[in-house]
Amino acid sequence: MAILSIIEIPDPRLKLVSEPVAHVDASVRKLMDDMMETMYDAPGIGLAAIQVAVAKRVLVLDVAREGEEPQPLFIANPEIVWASEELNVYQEGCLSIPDYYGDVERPSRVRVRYLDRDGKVQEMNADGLLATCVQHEIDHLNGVLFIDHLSRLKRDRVMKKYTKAARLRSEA
Ligand code: GNR
Ligand code: NI
Repeated sequence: MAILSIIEIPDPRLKLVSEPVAHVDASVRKLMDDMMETMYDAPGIGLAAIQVAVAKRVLVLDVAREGEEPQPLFIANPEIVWASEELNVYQEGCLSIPDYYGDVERPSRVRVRYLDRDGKVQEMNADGLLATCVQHEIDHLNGVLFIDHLSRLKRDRVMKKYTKAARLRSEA
């Protein structure tokens, strides 16, 4: 396994719409395993392939708290087949926007159909933090970041700050 490097805004690749995988083959399984190791190392509770610069519809999740049994989920080609009308606000963060947090409103429960690490079709019901996180990751597969759900004023401020920080780093 390997720890991959995570890309950050304003990297334009974060806006790409990722491509479905044809099959969960050995190369997709290796990507999933490397992403899981990268996510645990960060640490984070979810990671989409585009965050490691791979435009495939692949994501990993583990929302178990420290000290709890790990609950790793390996997901390819996810589809939200049902979302609750009830909404929930959660303060989100993103490994591609380090040290910035903002409140996002999303359906509080979703049902997701996907291919697991063995390529088998699965469906899961998610609520709480898992529901928030899986929707955040599926957004990444569509080139959408959590700041896209905030006001334009907040989003523009964040983009400006990180764009300037990237420029200063590149000049250093
Ligand atoms: O580690 C993460 N924490 C988090 C907290 C609230 C809502 C969503 C997330 S996902 C984030 C990791 C990440 O950037 N995944 O794309
Ligand atoms: Ni994210």
